[in-house]
Amino acid sequence: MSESVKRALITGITGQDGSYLAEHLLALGYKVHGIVRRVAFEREGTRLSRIAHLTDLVTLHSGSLESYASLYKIVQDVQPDEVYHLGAQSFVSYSFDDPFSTFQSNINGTHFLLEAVRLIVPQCRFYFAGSSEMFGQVTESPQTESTKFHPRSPYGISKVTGFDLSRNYREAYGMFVCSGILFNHESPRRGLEFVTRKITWHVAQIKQGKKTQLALGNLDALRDWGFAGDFVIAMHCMLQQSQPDDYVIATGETHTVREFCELAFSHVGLNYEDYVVVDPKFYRPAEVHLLLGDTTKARQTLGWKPQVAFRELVHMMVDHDLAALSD
Ligand code: NAP
Ligand code: G4F
Repeated sequence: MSESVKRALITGITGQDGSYLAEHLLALGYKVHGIVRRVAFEREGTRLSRIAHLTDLVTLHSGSLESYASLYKIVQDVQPDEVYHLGAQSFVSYSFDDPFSTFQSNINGTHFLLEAVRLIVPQCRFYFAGSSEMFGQVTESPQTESTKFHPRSPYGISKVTGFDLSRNYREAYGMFVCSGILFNHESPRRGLEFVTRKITWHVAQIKQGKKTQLALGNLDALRDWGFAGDFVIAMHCMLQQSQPDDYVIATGETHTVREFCELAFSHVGLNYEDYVVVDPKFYRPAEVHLLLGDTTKARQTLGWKPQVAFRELVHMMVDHDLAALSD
């Protein structure tokens, strides 16, 4: 292999973002390594489905965010130039059910990986997947890199701690560590538990006569929704700068869950009010009511901007789910 080929290591490569990022880095000529949980090798059909088309192109390593030893060994074997730490328990709602395991993987997992990188490849560039959930109960709108954090869930708390750990490794050890403060980003590869994909999957089922109803929680929550394929490009850009820094990545538009429903149902000629019911079981103990990102810094420094608009995103996801049902 040529000396100039860069090695990237991705945690969470089986997830939505990991799959798009792996595609992007392969297209740029990177040698891509990914960490997957051992169980993924036993259930390749489901657990590796998002990267099924890439498995011959990437090198997969079995490991877990709960195990410092496994992360240490993988970093030692791969000797990465860039680490993209995307692996996490990423479902906010579940973090209320099991905050302890969320903290274990999201906080300790991040700490383990940072420490392994510090000891083995301190010159390696490191991306931490921060989140707009860190803003939580927002103190200003739109939110920028300097907006105060007020997390409203164990997940949000875990990401604030991961962010603080990442900044501390940068400041204390001079490591090249960047955090992306990414607002919600979606795609046809989004997990079915998240509200956007839950809606588009139900729209397709309802259109085909396989379901009659969609039960949701808070329809008035406002989110700044972008396309995951656009957002992973920003992750890579951050690690190519001359100095490490943190960036808000968003679209700069916010929409309610209700608006998402309206658009998704109307795309197939249906009225959402005829199908959507509110079930309080989907309410959260504490809600994040409004998220809206200001990407001035990312636009000016990284030259990044989103390409896919809200309407296009909703249509892309509905069309995908309709096509998948017809297969
Ligand atoms: P995702 O689809 O839920 O993927 C999460 C990934 O983490 C999966 O590959 C999962 O592996 C892996 N993982 C979870 N627990 C693990 C553990 N204990 N050990 C090893 N791997 C583990 O999430 P995503 O949407 O791609 O998001 C990527 C990252 O960005 C996450 O850190 C998320 O919190 C953050 N983020 C996402 C958004 C968004 O809107 N998508 C916004 C801001 C920040 P399995 O396949 O084995 O479960
Ligand atoms: O799709 P959601 O579950 O995403 P949420 O909680 O905003 O978190 C996502 O984005 C974060 C970035 O801000 C990431 F860090 C995180 O990893 C994840 O990717 O819920 C969106 C909104 C919430 O306000 C929720 O209360 O939709 C509301 N909602 C209403 N009914 C619902 C439902 N959410 C889900 N999942 N399911 C419902 O039935």
